[in-house]
Amino acid sequence: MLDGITKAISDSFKVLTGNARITETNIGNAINDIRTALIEADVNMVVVKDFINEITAKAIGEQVVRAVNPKDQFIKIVNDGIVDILGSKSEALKLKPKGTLTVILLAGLQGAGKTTTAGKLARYIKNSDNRKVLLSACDVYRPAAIEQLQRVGELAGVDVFVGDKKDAIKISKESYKHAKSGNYDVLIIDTAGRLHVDKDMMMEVKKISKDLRPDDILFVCDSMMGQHAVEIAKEFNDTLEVTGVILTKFDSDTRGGAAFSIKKVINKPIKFIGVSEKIDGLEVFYPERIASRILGMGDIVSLVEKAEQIYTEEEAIKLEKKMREADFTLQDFLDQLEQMNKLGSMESIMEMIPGMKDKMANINIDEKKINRQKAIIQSMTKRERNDHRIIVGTRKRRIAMGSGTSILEVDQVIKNFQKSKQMMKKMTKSKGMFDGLNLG
Ligand SMILES: Nc1nc2c(ncn2[C@@H]2O[C@H](COP(=O)(O)OP(=O)(O)O)[C@@H](O)[C@H]2O)c(=O)[nH]1
Ligand SMILES: [Mg+2]
Repeated sequence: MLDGITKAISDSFKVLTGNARITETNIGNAINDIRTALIEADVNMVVVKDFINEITAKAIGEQVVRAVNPKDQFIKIVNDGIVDILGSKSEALKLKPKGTLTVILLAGLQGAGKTTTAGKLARYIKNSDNRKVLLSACDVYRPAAIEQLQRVGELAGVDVFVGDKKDAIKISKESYKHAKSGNYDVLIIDTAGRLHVDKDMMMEVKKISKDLRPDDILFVCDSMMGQHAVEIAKEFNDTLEVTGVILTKFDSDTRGGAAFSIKKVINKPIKFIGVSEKIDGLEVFYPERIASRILGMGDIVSLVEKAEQIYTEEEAIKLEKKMREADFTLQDFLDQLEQMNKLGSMESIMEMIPGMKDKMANINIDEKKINRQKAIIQSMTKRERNDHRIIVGTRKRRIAMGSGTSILEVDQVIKNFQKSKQMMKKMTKSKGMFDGLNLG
């Protein structure tokens, strides 16, 4: 996601490396690069202009000149600018207290991801707050739309109201009644979309909205659309008074146009992003985290949150100490590989570690390879795991045989281990993954 912008912006920071002081000229170059990157990502021109003006004004202000580390300060300014574009803070759904029916309406073009998102949202609300959710099938035009909603409802483990399969306005009202009488907490309305904004469609969804007075009216937007999405968002917003946006397909290689433009232009918060086709592929939108990922400065917060689920603080302290003292053995390396697997895909972890994103550009992480590495270490004796230096000659051959690999691969694991040992030592000295863990 947003790879173009990410690369261009981190390249623009590189220009600044090595300068003890940042001059207006080299900030100027960096700013030009950022401008070009945003335009190439199809960000709305007005948004680009405002953004550039803002960071320029801040960057050449007194603040930076006096700063201890001008480069960091500049990165911070760009970061804050991006956070501001994306929406400053995350905004939750407007859920009423349990026991009172909350209505959520989803609107947007066909193919934007409404039906998929309806299921994801139902699951999210049900899981996070144990609320009783009902989905309402108000797309009666597209063949199989109702079955699709039934399928996602089943995946989410929530009920789906189908009605007469003909009259969307009638179905919406009946589903509302059904939700009331059935003691549901949340009703989510899936509506129809067209390939373009269309009067009839707008009138229909407007009528549903007027009848049901939803607490949240969410514009579902395909983030691959670029700034063209903004025009559509405007129309929906004018007609429906949208309360928020869900950007779908954030996992695809979206250039970023929609993400960067929408909040500024319609002034409505992005509430969620869709990150896969699957039922659990929905994430709360945190502007700071996305900004942090875009800048390649690492999303420490997410990483720490994930890491905390697995490491106890005590384990973390032990590991951190080991890394610092270079007392890190192959056994620890194996534990690390296993933790990595638990934490999720390696790539997403690496992306969150400051400075890793750049280094990762040409590296392909292969989980199969990780498993082979694990097998190799598992074939080592305890003594060997504690001291890799004794692994020579026949030991190597035995390990290769035991793990069904080759001596070459055993060598490679040891090399990798040594490399990661060095890397970890460096990481704990500077800003590393354990910084935020409060190791006291
Ligand atoms: N990769 C990815 N695909 C998505 C996402 N959300 C929806 N899709 C896909 O987009 C297509 C259209 O989705 P659908 O929910 O039918 O759109 P609707 O016409 O607005 O109801 C389907 O193939 C979905 O699987 C997402 O967040 N990521
Ligand atoms: Mg649909």
